[in-house]
Amino acid sequence: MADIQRTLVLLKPDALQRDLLGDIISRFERKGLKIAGLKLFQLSDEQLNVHYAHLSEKGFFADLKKFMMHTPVVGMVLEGIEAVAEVRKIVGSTNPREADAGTIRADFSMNVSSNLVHASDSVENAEAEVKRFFADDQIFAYQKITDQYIFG
Ligand code: IDP
Ligand code: MG
Repeated sequence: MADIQRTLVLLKPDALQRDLLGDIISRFERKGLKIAGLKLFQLSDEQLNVHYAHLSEKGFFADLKKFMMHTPVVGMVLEGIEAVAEVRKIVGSTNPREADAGTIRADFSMNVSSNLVHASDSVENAEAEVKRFFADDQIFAYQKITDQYIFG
């Protein structure tokens, strides 16, 4: 049985400013990931303290939070077979200059502090992050005509 997972993606303010929202969303769509949730919203300092708690001791923490609040972000819940790892693969390494060509970060960005996308890094974190940013009634389970061709 396929391991169907949900994961959280945020399209950061640089993606919005650079008009890359459509291109980035398109890459996830083309993979066959199903959009279970999608919205534009403003991040708060409180949310970012939790979301980036693992970086709170870093010198760039304040700048990172400020950057993430420059504009609204696009939040997505993506669903698919082993979606957590697959989405991280499509997004690429944290430093865009070390990311593999063909990934979103390598193809569209150059700097670690403006690397366009957040994606959950483990199944456990994905579950917590989806809950952090999406209410139950903002997540949808539905059938697509292509499900049988994509999920097998
Ligand atoms: P990830 O986004 O690939 O999961 P994390 O280590 O969780 O990477 O870091 C979260 C975000 O913090 C990164 O995507 C990046 O925007 C920012 N960041 C990480 N390391 C640095 C750094 O050395 N300088 C500036 N920003 C950084
Ligand atoms: Mg991370």
